[in-house]
Amino acid sequence: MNNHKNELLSISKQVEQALQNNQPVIALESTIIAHGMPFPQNLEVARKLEEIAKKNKVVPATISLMDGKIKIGLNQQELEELASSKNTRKVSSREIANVLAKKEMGATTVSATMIAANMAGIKVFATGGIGGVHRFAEQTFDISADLFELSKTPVIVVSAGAKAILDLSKTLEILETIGVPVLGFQTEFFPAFYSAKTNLKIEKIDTVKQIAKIYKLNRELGFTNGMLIANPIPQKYEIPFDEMDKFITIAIKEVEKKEITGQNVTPFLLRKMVELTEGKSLAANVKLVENNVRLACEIAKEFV
Ligand code: PSU
Ligand code: MN
Repeated sequence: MNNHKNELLSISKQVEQALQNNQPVIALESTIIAHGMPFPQNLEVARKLEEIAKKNKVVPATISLMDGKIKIGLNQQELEELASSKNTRKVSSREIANVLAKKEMGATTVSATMIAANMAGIKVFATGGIGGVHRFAEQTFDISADLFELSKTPVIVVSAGAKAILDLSKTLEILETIGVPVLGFQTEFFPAFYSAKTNLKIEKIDTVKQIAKIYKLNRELGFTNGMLIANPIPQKYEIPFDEMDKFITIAIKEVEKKEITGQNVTPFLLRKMVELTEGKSLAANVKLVENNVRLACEIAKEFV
């Protein structure tokens, strides 16, 4: 049951009904649509992700901010607006209140989507790759709010590891420090977004039943943190790590040269990767998110 209803939430009829009837629901974020992929592919992807969920008999709840409300579940027109509008704000946890107060359009990142999903009573959330510790963070201090939200908010985030543009071993170290379980779905190696694996060891988990069990035990133990499920991109769609790495190095040099900082770093890097790989990175990105939605659906069914 959805006991967390709150006047800040505007929940679509379908999502509301599903939550009331204890049917499976998954959350989807909107930054990936508004800032992570170019128009019009982003709209196609947003629609496709919802379709995949529905095909798996799970209700998708894409989350964004509009008219001073947290929208849980968007209609076609709202999805289109989000995908095509140029002045949508990128909203992480700290920007939610500000963007609501100003009634601006906001696309939620992993951190903000986790908060919204939790408020609505949604436990499972599919994304592409979470934000993390950036390369050279020892100089820039650039660490995504996604990590800290995972330590605070009890939502299961299904992700293809963390974005390869990051420093993945530092990302894993921080997750360990702040007490976030990282479970590799049928893998013992942390995936690197576009590539199915790295040599970084993580805890392997084989079934969605186990994932649900660990989540429930964690709550029973009194923890309120989330969990990261690392789901590798299917091998036939992956781009080998070494191939991506040289492009990533070029893209990061450009970030420095152009003095890009803060929230603009990740969208810039993702755009640059699409350019440097002539669209190959975008194709892989789409495939891995689809794959994450499928797994999230199976996990969500364990909670009904
Ligand atoms: N993964 C993608 N594309 C994206 C993102 C993740 O495939 O656009 C977004 C997510 O919304 C994530 C955000 O929460 O990037 C992280 O941004 P930052 O590094 O600024 O915290
Ligand atoms: Mn950052």
